[in-house]
Amino acid sequence: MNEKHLLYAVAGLSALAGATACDGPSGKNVSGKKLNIVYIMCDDHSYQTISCYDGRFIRTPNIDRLAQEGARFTNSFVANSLSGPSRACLLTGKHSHKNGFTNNEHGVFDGSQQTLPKLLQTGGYQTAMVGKWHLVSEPTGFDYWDILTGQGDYYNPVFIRNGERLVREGYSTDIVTDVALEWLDHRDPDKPFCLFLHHKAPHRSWMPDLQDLGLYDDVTFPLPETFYDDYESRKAAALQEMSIIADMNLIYDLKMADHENEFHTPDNPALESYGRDLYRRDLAPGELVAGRMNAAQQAAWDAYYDPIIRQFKEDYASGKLSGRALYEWKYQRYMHDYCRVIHSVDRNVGRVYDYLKEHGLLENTIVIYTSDQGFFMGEHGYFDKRYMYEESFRTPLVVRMPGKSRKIVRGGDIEAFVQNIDYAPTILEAAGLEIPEDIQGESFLPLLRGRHPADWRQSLYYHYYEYPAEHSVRRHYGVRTGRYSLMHFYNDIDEWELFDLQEDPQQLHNLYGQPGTEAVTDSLRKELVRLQLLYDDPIRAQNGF
Ligand code: SGN
Ligand code: CA
Repeated sequence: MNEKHLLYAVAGLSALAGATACDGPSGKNVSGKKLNIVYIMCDDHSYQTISCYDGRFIRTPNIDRLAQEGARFTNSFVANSLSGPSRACLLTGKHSHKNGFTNNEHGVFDGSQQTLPKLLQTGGYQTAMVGKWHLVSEPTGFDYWDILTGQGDYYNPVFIRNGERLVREGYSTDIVTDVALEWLDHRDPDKPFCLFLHHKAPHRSWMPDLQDLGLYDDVTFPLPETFYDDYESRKAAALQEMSIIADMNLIYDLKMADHENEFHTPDNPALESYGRDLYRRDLAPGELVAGRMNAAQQAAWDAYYDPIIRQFKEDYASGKLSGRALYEWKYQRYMHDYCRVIHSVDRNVGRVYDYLKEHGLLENTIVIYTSDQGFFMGEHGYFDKRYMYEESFRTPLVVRMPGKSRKIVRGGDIEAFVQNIDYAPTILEAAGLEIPEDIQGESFLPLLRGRHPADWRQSLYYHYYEYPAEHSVRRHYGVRTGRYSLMHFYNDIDEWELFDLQEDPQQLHNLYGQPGTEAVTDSLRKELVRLQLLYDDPIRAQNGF
């Protein structure tokens, strides 16, 4: 136990001494009631845009409050930075090669396997899944499921509710929250519950709620230092199609279509026609059409965007917006919409908190807030995720523990390495249920209770598979320790990258093969092999090193 943890343990003991009752056994609160779990997960929410992680961009008071009343994990990671795979890790507590869902393109989740919700159900829990599911097969193990189809739409989205299709009018983040709270209203109050509340937001194409249009209009967001990264020494970093400059679409992503959808960029007409196809503005006014705005929504939308579009076209035609001016305009446009979408997420996190408080549930419910992965906010010039680079490998994680146990949780930071394969065992332990042997993650409940197991993991394993595919990020796997990250990009390339995160946190200098790095490379490769054996990843045998 290091000095800091000793301090926390002492703080925990004194909090205990001051309390009238002590923390109950796992899975129960002081009054002997089973703990409930509310697991809120966004899609593509960067830690950079949560103010308790990073104060540069926006304020997120409701997410921050969960951290202030609980804990903020400062080293939280995913196993495979992509939606479907992350969701499969959550459900199984296993790496992608074990749960079978390695990529979005071809993945169909095998719902017949052991999963967290099924284990919870067997243990007497009511389970619900509301919002983005993205695993293709029908959900299993849920008493109630009410999921967005595919990626889901921001406006008037289609849901499948226990097998039945329906369109709900309104804005996705609000509706998903409404449905989740309605389910809480109708649950059996005598049984504990685990609610998975999964937003589509802030996934591409970052469409804000109408009430948030105009928010941050007067803000100029700081350009990341690595926005104009030239990828020197990193071939695999250059080989992608997720550059704000080159790949972000003016119409689809940045909403610069006029009413005739006639805007063209002479340098990339193909990209713009793709954008036009995706940007769904061909409405049937008055009718409720899934994924499209109704007439009133469209009018409010146009009232905000039309002047921006006019100005943009003028500045583009006059040459005022070209080169770096255009690139930085794109960055600002992207950030404005993305941050507005987050504002609505944060407001809805507040609604969940208020509901739990008003219904006396806050003191008996663990509230988790996280994302399916991190996201690039212009670092290395990127949007999207997928890479094992820090911005997408990491994911935000804050956890508010309930009641008396909250008091013995040291408010503040937990620095230990956690990964999304840990959610299932953590939730099982919190529910007082057994953690099956074959689960690969570790319960981080002890960390939340102010303890730090001596044998806690010191390194993380990562494996990304989706290539060839959209954004063209090459397949890779790697290991990360407290100081270094080593990755191997394979398939149609064979490139290694090594970063010293202490000296080079922005990961600009690939040290692989540099004189003087032999010993550290060797020990990292050994650790990588150890993890591939531990997690039983067949790639090791295939790559034969
Ligand atoms: C969509 C997006 C991509 C994104 C993937 C995966 N394109 O295909 O930009 O990387 O989802 O995202 S879009 O044109 O359809 O918006 S994930 O979070 O679901 O894995
Ligand atoms: Ca995602």
